[in-house]
Amino acid sequence: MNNDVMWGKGSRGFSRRSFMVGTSSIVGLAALGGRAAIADAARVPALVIGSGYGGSVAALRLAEAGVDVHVVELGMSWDTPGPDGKIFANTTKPDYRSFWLRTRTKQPLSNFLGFPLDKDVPRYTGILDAEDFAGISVYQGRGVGGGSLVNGGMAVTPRRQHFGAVLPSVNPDEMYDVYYPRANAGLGVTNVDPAWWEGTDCYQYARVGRKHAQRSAFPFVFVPNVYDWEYMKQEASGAVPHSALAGEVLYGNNHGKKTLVKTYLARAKATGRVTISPLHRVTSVAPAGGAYTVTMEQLDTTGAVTATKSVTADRVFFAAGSVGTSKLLTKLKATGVLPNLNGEIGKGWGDNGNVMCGRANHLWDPTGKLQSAMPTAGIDNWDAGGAFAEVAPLPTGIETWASFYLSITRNPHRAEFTWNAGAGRVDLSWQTAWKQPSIDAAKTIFDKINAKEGTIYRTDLFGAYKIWGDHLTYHPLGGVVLNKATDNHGRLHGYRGLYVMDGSLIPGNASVNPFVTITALAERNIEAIVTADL
Ligand code: FAE
Repeated sequence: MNNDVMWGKGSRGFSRRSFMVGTSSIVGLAALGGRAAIADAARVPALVIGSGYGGSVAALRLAEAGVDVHVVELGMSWDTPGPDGKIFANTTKPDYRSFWLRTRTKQPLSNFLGFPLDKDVPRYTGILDAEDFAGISVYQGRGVGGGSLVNGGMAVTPRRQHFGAVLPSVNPDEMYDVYYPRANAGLGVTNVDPAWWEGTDCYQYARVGRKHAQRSAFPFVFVPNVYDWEYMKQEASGAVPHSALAGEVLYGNNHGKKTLVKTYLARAKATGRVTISPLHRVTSVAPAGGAYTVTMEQLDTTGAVTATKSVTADRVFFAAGSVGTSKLLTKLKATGVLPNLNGEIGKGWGDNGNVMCGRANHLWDPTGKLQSAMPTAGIDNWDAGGAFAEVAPLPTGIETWASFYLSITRNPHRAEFTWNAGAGRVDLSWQTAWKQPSIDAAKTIFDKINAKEGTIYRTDLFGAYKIWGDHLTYHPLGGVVLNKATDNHGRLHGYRGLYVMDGSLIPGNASVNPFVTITALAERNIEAIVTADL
């Protein structure tokens, strides 16, 4: 993999002199258009930590405003095929590329028909991190493009009447008139062709989901996605290699998904002002005479640290995701590096109420052996029962007679990140039992459907005789909540020039899948910051 990519050239605003000191060989490479990670002792006007949704929006809009931006990304740049000729591994066959620094896979669905699914893999800086805290495993994308590399592409704008609970300090008019449309356009969000959806084998599972929802009188809604539907139609007709139709999602998608690499980051690259250092982990941001010293470790693909670097940045944008940003800021406040951060740092974290379950259908009600990995639909029982259930695929390649759902629920519990000085790590106070309100909310949908259909829950997907996937979240939110730990546009209290741009700003629940809201909020905040601060 190419993990010393330098995107962009001619760095206006970059202190050329400080960059060249001690880095002449690297400057030579960069000047030739070659490959070089950020140099030790470099100085940059704007440094963005993380290349997911918040980081990509910040990088693009800063660059468009004429600011040179350096993005530091923990994961790899996923741009080079592996030995099988593909960049990403398939969901059904995880390999070394699939997990972040694990020697055994930790698949969200751990079991099937009584058999455990996990297997040993070589330790590698793979694409999906299952980050374990005491009470929950938080799944996150690792690599240039962040969560967009691994997610299901479901691009959902919350219903407007719910927005006040999602982001209480933000004016809904500006979001629904300006920033949600801007985010949807920037992400390339579109709807599946309903006529094609009705007839294609690969959405039989979703049509079965609709039938069961409607027979129990639940609202069934189509959900937009960032997948290229024309490509999927060609997959279905056999004209192009299968991608969503080959189960490519959790460990990356080789063709049709419009990840951030194809959207925001491609536009950022085209400005010529954005460079990215993959396989670099930011460990500290410390005040340095009106600017900030950013310390980072460069990793190899085994996760070993190969270099430690310190660079100076005039402005730092934290976009390491809800967990990454919260952990960094919690540590920096507790260890006295950024003591003026306020007492809200680390607070207000939620799991977006995620809980999974499967239902066993009758033998005359097959869901199909060909299932598109990109979900298109959901059951909306938010108002009556506090649950929005995504009708999710089980792309196993065989008929399972199972309907599978990821529910987003109204769960009131909020956890806190704290610094554990003895262990030298950040802990999260989430407790497994806090998933009960989510299970109760999901049951408002599935108990009723099971009663109506005469069906039962699957008990084989998350362990022996375990109905609920209540050990995980795909949607970490909060920890550095907007208008509490920051001002109402993501400026951290206590320090000029430090900003937060990612899902950590959203206080724990988005009522739907979160990346459109994260993107729209980042668009709103960076516009205000560019206008007022630069
Ligand atoms: P994120 O995209 O996580 O980006 C943060 C980046 O920072 C990552 O690339 C990290 O590697 C990097 N980073 C972390 N720590 C450091 C550090 N110390 N130094 C340098 N870099 C660092 O954050 N959401 C939807 O709306 N629809 C879906 O269909 C959907 N499906 C999902 C499926 C899965 C399996 C998963 C895991 C998530 C899914 N999500 C979905 C959630 C969505 O991907 C997530 O909310 C966003 O990616 C969060 O965006 P952020 O910008 O906050």
